[in-house]
Amino acid sequence: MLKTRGWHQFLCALLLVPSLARRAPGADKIWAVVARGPTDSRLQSQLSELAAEDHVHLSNVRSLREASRQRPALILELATARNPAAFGRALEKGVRRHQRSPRLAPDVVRDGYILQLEYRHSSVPYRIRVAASAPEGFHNALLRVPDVLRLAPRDLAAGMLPAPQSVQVKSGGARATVIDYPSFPQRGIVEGFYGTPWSHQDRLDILQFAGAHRMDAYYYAPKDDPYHRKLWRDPYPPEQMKNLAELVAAARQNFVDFCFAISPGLSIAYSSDEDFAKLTAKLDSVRELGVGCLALFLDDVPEELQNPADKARFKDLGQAHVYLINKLYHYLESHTPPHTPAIRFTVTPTTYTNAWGSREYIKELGRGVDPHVDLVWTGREVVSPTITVADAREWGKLLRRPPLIWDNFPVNDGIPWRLNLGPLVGRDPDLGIAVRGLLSNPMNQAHASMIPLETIADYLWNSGAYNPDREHQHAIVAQYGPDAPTLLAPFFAAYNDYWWQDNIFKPLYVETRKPIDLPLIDRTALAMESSAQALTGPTFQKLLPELSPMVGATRDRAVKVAGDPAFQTLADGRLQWRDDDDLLYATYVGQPPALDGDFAKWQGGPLYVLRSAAQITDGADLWKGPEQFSARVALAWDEQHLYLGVDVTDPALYQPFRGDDIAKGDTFNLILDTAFRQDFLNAKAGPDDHLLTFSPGNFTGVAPDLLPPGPSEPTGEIRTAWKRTAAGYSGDIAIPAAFFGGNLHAGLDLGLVIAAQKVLPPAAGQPASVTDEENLQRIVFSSKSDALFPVHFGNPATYQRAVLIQPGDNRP
Ligand code: LTM
Repeated sequence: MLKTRGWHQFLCALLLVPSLARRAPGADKIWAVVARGPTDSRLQSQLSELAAEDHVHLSNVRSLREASRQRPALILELATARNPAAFGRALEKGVRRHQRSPRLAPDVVRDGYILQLEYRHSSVPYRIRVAASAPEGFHNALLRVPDVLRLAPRDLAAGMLPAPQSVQVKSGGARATVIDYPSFPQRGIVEGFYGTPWSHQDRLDILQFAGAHRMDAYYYAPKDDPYHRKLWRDPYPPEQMKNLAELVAAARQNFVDFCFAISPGLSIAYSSDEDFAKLTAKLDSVRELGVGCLALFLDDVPEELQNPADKARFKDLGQAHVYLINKLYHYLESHTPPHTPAIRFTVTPTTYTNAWGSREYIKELGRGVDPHVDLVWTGREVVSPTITVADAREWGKLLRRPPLIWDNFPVNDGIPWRLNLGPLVGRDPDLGIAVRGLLSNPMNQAHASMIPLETIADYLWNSGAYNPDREHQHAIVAQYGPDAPTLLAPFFAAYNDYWWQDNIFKPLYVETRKPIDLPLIDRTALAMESSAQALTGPTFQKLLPELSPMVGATRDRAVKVAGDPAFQTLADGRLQWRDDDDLLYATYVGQPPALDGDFAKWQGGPLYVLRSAAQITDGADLWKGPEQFSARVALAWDEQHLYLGVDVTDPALYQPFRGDDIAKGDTFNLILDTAFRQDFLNAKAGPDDHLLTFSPGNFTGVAPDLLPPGPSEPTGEIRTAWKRTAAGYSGDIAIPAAFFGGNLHAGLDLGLVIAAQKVLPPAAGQPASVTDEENLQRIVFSSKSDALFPVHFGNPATYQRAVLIQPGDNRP
């Protein structure tokens, strides 16, 4: 009997095997599987599936001699390399591209394998020897078996996708060696999007997909699972706990690490022992399911400390986060429930991109957080068109460890009107050397996501050989059959581009003030409709319900936009923005009005009235009528100032806040673009865009406030005066001409939106979480009447145009 104690012994054993007897007729229905120890049950299932696909029986044997006696069609030998370090060196040696190639990380060695193929009088191997140091490596090796049986030795290198790291064909095609391991240690999916989370079945499908495509991690982090984020303190109800347990088992079966993430940052008091106990209780409940990979996601939470006890204890958010992260990591490490795997801990910091956020914060985390904790980064942008080694190394320096990439592709939660079906592009071929791994944040549509996800999986396995178009075609055909590229062509034509590009349907959803090519949109939607009708049968059963609604929604939207009074139809059928729609007018005043907060002086002139449900952009269901909340606004100008007179009906005024927090209470708001003519086709905020939040104070101790604080010279101060009225409050606002380059004159266009906000105070005894901006119960009125294209601060094309009227003219 041959014994293999290590890779070298294994190689020696290879040479000693006696030549195999010729196959007997009828015996070609057997694959003999040679394993000298017990085989992992998951591998046994994988082998059974492979055998079923090939209509053969499996025969498990202990030795090659025994195997050859059975005269099988194929001998599949599984040889465990007992010394992972030596096996790692064998992998490196087999592939080495440069003398000084970096050492392979332990996770990479775990996932790697070597296949030795022997052929006799045929292009189908009669013997496959698989060497790996862990079940994960064998799993990845077995995924290659169908290709190895399908391809002749000379076609192996070009025919396998993702391409293996190395293929060597020897002895005139009688032998071939495949040496393979991933380019990235961690390769996974983070279900981390906003909007409807995946269904339980979607997740089971995704876990199977991930395992079949060599991905090794799935992070459970759906923003809109209340128990993951808003209700993080509450335990999962039994039904959801049962589902989580099923997911954990499915992940394990597919060689995927199930990682549970929790997002407490909207309401946690970082310094509170009580909150810490709630956090660990929740994580422990999931750990008991056998989960060893845990994560704390602190993305999209307030960037400043909120809780008074935190403000007293920590100098800033960074210090609070370092404190919580380390305390939690050390807790998890030292309180491992019996039979639970070793801990792996990942954190998404609040600054997770170069695009914004505090560098001091991220450096503080880099310095303070335990080096075993992985820290997430999305690249130079939140949705990054490119991610380079240089970018990753630069961020890694701040983190003092290689970042773990959270790749916001193909996620579509911010652009729910479209799909992202193209292949992954723009990631450096050698990015794996500078990062811990890459997690893809997919679309709300799980099965449509699998097309781009397969290209991501291929990139992560062998990024050096990755070819986006080839891998994309392969994914489409592999998932939906050889006709799929043609059948699905209209969907790819519409959705093969990227979030940051000008998709054909974008003008229907994102205001740009450019003509909208409605005839082309109609033709594209029609082609998708016909394509959807042809997607019949079980193959498309799960994809079709994800694709079809996109077509219907696009068509409905096109009809609505075509009927929007903001557009006129051109002779060629395109829609053109009307310059004269939904304007605001500021009337000239000969005498500067008294800044006394008294609205009576504005009553005789033209007013903008916000008092109908159609003008509410947020919280229409909370509005009880104009007596609860409504507003009137006068707009005027002279050469020195733009003036606003404000009268707000708001008997239950709620404004206990000062400084940055005033936006959490009742406010009067302005968006102002002082260089509108230059900006409004740009759809990007410039230095001339201002988001002004005015708090009138609560007239019983909290003083009036302005956010951001009034600009200083040479721009001049914005002046305000506020007054309590019987029904709410009134006020005057004077914005100096310096804001507009010192040049207020008749005919000047401003970008302007007037808004008023009412916040419903938290009920007595409700947790502090309700005071987080995202959780506010608020009613917001806006002067912009076009509900199809709501205002976005940062996109001047969405602002209203305000015109300064000639002295002596009245508002049209
Ligand atoms: O990217 C991160 C770390 N957080 C959020 C995601 O939850 C969201 O899905 C994406 C895309 O909208 N953007 C984020 O900022």
